[in-house]
Amino acid sequence: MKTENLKDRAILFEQKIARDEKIEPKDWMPEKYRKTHIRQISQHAHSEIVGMLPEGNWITRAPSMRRKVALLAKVQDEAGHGLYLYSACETLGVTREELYAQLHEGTAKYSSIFNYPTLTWADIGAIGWLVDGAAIINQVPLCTTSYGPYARAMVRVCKEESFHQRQGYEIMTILANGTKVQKEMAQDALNRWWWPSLMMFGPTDAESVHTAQSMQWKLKRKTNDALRQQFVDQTVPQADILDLQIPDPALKWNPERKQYDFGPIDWEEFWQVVKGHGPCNQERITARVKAWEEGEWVRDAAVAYADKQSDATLQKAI
Ligand code: FAQ
Repeated sequence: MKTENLKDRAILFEQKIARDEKIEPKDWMPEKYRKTHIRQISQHAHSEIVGMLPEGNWITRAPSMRRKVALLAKVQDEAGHGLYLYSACETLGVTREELYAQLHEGTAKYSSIFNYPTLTWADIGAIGWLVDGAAIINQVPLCTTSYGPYARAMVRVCKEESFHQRQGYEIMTILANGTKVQKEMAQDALNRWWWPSLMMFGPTDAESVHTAQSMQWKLKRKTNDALRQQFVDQTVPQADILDLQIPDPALKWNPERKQYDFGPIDWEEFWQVVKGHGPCNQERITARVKAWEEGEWVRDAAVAYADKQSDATLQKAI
């Protein structure tokens, strides 16, 4: 492409971003914009798919038929979110096979939160309440992100996440108002999921390598720290209603800032988990690779059927 032409396109692109217009797959975009979106959208897709595993583990052990149905629906929703997101990512010129390969080889990341184990039924409540709660806070701003297919996928995802959050909070409410043992289970789950939930928002703004550029492109609408603070401010009153204690002795309302102050996050633990050394990283990837390998016959059958259909259409046309 001629330099002049390229310059014009870059100006048009910047103008569209400034006017809050969506960038669509066929529009010209800087290569770095395309690659950054492939990175974030695919990591988001992988998180949804890997995120099915800790909860899937409890489908057969849900305490009632109603709980089983709700959990099944939630896990299926997460599969759907992964599929929308992989489709959105493919519009940027990458194949699904390439994306899966990156996940299986460990070259693509997925959210740190899904590398923690689900030890009791209360963990399913805590995931819905805290993890989906954090996901909503992170993803509502993404409904207005600059890349059209990602923004549109996020609208439905957020609506479904909101149902997930409520089913989690309902589980916590029942347990917190139940027997002494049930309340202890709820408190124990909160103790184990609180800090990893804060880590979901990513490193501090000072440490985040992508935030500045992503904010400029309106891929991210709020910074990691701003979203984390919003989560704390929203969640503490919910814990108070449950009469559960947030496991942070430094947590305190700051009347001047009109926000909660909270204690230091263990960033060493966060990076260990991100680098593959969390409690369940190996187990999660092994499960995904196994599912991919065992699904080979389904993919082959689908391709064979599609080939047969197109042969038949061709025959008819002749
Ligand atoms: N885990 O410069 P930043 C869900 C990486 S979906 C692992 O701040 P960025 C639904 C980051 O990739 C949950 N890695 O990066 C559900 C980068 O590494 P790279 C997923 C993390 O992209 C609920 C490096 O650190 N949500 O929960 C994490 O600007 C219940 C530097 O970080 C999304 O993906 C982390 N927590 O900001 C399912 C939302 N944080 O790529 C089942 C969309 C950071 O250079 C059950 N994504 N890293 O190698 C985002 O908003 C952003 O990508 C952030 C990170 C905020 C996650």
